[in-house]
Amino acid sequence: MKRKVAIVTDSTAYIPEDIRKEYSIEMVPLNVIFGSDSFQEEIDITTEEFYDKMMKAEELPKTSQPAIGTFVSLFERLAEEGFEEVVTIHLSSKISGTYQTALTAADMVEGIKVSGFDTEVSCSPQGYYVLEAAKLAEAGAGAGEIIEKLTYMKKTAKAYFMVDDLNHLHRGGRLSGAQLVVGNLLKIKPILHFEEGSIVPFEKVRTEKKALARIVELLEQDVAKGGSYYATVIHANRRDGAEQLAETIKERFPDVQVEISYFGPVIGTHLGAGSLGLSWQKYYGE
Ligand code: MYR
Repeated sequence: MKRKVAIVTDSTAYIPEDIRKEYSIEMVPLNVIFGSDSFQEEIDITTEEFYDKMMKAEELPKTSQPAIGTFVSLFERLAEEGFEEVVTIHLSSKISGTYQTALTAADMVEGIKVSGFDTEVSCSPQGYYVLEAAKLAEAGAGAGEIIEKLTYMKKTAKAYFMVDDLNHLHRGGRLSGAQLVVGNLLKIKPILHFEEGSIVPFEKVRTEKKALARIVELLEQDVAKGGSYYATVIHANRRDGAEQLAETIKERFPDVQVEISYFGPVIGTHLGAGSLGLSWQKYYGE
């Protein structure tokens, strides 16, 4: 039976190409810009090349959302391929115009119904929604059912992260609660998280060690409520730190499935190298 619903996401879900192919996931890239050179992440530049380039660059990179035409062409192609519906799943609309651009493009294309899902987050937690959506589409679910299930999944999704240098987020204008930034927030290592799609400080912690211990404690509180959890350690060019954190979680919570993912070029531009995050989600249906 041919699938009725196509699943679209953007590059900031950082789903490796082989998995995208396996689950027939369409990906629209965001761009990272060094001076006058623009690169589509996950296509023209790898994450490794990006961090290397950023370290050597005189001027810090910038990012941009996909051009509307990219979404229009994709939705037109999906309509021609015979899909009746699309579920398009994106990084938080509070930190990028990508979601809104996808919806505007959808209005310009006839013959296919596009439903948007704003993950209110980004990176691997976004990827988790996308994979679940693809599995549901494969099993024959319609767009309405998929959106309903993703909305339900949001209830147990958590993501906390810390950056080495808060100036990157501040400079890119993606840190909400600007008044908090003034003064000494820039000198400490706050735990950050998303609140209704915006990035805000969760707690002010003086050292990275204490911040990581607190994040693990938050995971423990959720795991204690019962159910099976899936966690991802996310890192910005900091494999060793990510592996260490993943080991700690495996030892303390043997029933939690742990994976390692990465902050790719676009998100890495805003967080800076050395950032570490932990996200978790209860398995759907529990
Ligand atoms: C654009 O130019 O439209 C892209 C802007 C991306 C902003 C990214 C801000 C940091 C997001 C952190 C995600 C952490 C997920 C666990």
